[in-house]
Amino acid sequence: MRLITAQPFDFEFKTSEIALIVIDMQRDFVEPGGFGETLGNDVSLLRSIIPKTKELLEGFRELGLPIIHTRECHKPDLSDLPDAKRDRGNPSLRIGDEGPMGRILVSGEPGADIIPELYPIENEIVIDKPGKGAFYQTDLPQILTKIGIRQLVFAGVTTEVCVQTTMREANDRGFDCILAKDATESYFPEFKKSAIDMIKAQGAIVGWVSSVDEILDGLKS
Ligand code: TIU
Repeated sequence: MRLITAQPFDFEFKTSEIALIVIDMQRDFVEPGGFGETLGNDVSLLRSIIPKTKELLEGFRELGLPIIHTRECHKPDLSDLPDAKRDRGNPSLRIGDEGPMGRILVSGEPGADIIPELYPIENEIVIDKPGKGAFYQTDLPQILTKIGIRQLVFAGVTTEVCVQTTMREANDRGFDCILAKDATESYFPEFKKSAIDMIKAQGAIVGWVSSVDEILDGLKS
C-alpha cells in the first residue's frame, strides 16, 4: 500500500492510477488585464503559488505520471457561452470583449493560454472547458477512463470556484481527489480556507488535502 500524508487521514494511492490536474493557470486569471481583473479582483494574490505548482508539475514529469492542464475559455463564436454567464454582474469587460491580452476568456487568445512558467510540454493533456467544472462539456471523462486514472491530485485556481467544482464533479464520478493546498489559491483567502475545510470535513466528504512536499514525498517513496 502506498500513502501520501494528508488530512483528514493518509491518502492511499496506486502509481498506475494517479494523475495531476492543474486547473486554469491562465494569464486571464493571474495577470493584469485579464478576466480575473475585469471581475474586480487583485490578481497578484494568485501568483504566490506559481513556484510550488511548478515543483509539483516537475515532480510528476520526473516520475513520468500523467498531467492534465485545463483552461476555462470559450469558442471564438461564443456558441458555448451561456447568456447567463456573459451577462452576469458588472465586469469592466465581458467574456469575448477585446482586452490587453486579446479577447477575454476566448480560446486561442494570449490571455486564455497557460502562463509561461507552467506551460504544458509534449504529451501533456490540455482540456478547454466552457464551465467552472472540467467534466462539463469536455472529453475529460473519456480521457481519464482511457488512460486508467482513478485518482487525481489537484492544483490551480481558484480554490473555491473551478478547483472545488471540478473536485466535486470528480468525487461524484468515483475518483479519489487530493488537493495540494500550497498549489491552489483564491482571490479571497477566507474562501480558500473555507473550501479546504469543506473538502476534508466529514471524513473527506469531497477529498483529501495535503502539501506539495508531502505529495511528492509520498509519490517518490
Ligand atoms: N472568478 C473566479 O474566482 N474563478 C473563475 O472564474 N474561474 C476559475 O476559478 N478558474
